[in-house]
Amino acid sequence: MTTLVPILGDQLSHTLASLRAVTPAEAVVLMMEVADEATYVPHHPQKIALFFSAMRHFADELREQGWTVDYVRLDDPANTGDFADEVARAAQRHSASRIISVAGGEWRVVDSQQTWAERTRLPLTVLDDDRFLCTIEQFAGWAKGRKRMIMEDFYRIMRRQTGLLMDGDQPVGGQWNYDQENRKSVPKGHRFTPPLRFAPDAITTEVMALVAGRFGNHFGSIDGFSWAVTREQALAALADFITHRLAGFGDYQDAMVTDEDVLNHSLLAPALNLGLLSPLEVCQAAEAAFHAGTAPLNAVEGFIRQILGWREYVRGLYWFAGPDYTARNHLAATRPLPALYWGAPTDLKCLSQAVDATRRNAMAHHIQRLMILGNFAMLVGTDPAEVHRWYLAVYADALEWVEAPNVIGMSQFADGGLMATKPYAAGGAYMNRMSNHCKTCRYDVKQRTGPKACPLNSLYWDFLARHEETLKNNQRLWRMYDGWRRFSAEEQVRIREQAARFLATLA
Ligand code: FAD
Ligand code: DLZ
Repeated sequence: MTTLVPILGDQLSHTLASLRAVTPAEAVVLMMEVADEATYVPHHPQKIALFFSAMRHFADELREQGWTVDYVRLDDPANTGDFADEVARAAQRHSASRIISVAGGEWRVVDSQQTWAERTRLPLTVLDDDRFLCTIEQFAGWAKGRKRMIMEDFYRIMRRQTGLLMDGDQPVGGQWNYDQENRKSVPKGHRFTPPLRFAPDAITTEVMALVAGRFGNHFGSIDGFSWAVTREQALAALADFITHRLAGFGDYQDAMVTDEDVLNHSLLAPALNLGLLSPLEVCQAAEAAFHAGTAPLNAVEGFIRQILGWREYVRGLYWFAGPDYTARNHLAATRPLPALYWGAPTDLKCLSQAVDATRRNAMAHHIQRLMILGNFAMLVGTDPAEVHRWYLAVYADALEWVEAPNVIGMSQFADGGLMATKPYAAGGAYMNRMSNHCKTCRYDVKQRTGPKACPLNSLYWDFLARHEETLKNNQRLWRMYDGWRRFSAEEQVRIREQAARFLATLA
């Protein structure tokens, strides 16, 4: 009586529900490197290498613990490239009598799992993924009937539920949220402490060669791969962040600096999303730093809010909103994704910096993703489905459950305000306030029209004008529309012509 236990690439947790449900004596763990998963979007080579290397390390760790692991490598000539086919082949190989699996992290994979019982004619148990702090059912209970799902409301419930940064029933320090203190600009000459990185070992090196050979045509550089690929490394990266960089996390959380890829961001999202770290242990490590007096409350609360608040919230929203969420297009945007997202040259310094960081690192920090890359795609009217596929492809931490709400909801306003109360639209003034990119950009951020004018300025006003009917009653945009109406009719025409000329260059 063999139980087949398929473990997917983002389920690399030793306490996974399916591993808790069986013993090594009765089970064969199945892990599958499949071409379908590596190509359903053209993932960044570092992302594929991260998944394969972390999977191979995890399989070795399980074997050391006494588990039998059947690991199907990508270059196995018999590999069919598809989860369902591989499960069926393995069920036969091991004469399995049942299958136990943990629910996949995206609708597409859950759909595949549904077919496994019929394909193998075996009893199939799909367990809930209990590595999150809020269950899908709990989120749905909270969200049901709400017109708007305000993250802050959800976050307070999660603070009370977990006791993180709580003093009885009240938040430590008297405030729930210290965001106001987290918008500082970076002083000239400020030096950021670099994050801990990991040189590729033999397993990673082998995987990198495999990926370069098979997926070298995908956007992104494999060189410089230095991600944590084991739990041990992920714990070291966490400890390093807590000790050396957490204290400054809050202050410059929203800042963007030329040639500075990481600032004080943790770079922990890939390890969290693969299951090498648990969200609770990461939050508890940050909380302990506050109580030890090594990190201030604005940094610790800001960091915990990202994980306990945003990460849990977007996961709940993804499952609550349903499988057609990624097809939403509230602003009816149809433009193909501009070529600059795939590395075509652009004179906009903010964009070239963000795309180049993405190409080199399979990473860009939150404000680059939201206010540079997302903002530009929305202002020029890009089809949100294309934007979604790009984000899913290029970031090491991109899994649909977390990527889609951030892209479709937060950055493109394509869900019509389910997630965000207004579009995150910004012109050059925002960029100039929050970054130093404009200082070395060929465009003049102060100009709206003319050959040197920063394109973001005319695009911003053109976006508002284009969507006036849809957006004008949004209370949070009142001030922006008031600004637009204060321009003379002639200036409005000049601005829109300027935007049209720029948009024509993207075609
Ligand atoms: P830090 O800035 O150090 O933040 C700490 C942790 O908080 C992160 O590791 C992450 O786990 C969590 N977090 C922060 N913000 C969010 C958020 N908005 N939603 C969910 N978790 C959050 N995050 C992903 O994990 N995968 C994605 O595919 C992804 N796509 C995004 C797309 C867009 C358009 C935007 C605006 C945000 C996206 N995010 C995504 C959220 C966020 O940008 C990344 O989690 C973060 O940049 C990862 O870097 P870090 O680990 O250094 O994060
Ligand atoms: C992202 C990814 C990639 C590139 N490759 C694999 C793979 O070969 N095998 C695997 O099990 N998972 C992979 N993943 C993650 C999946 O696409 C998907 O996100 C998870 O299976 C969802 O639980």
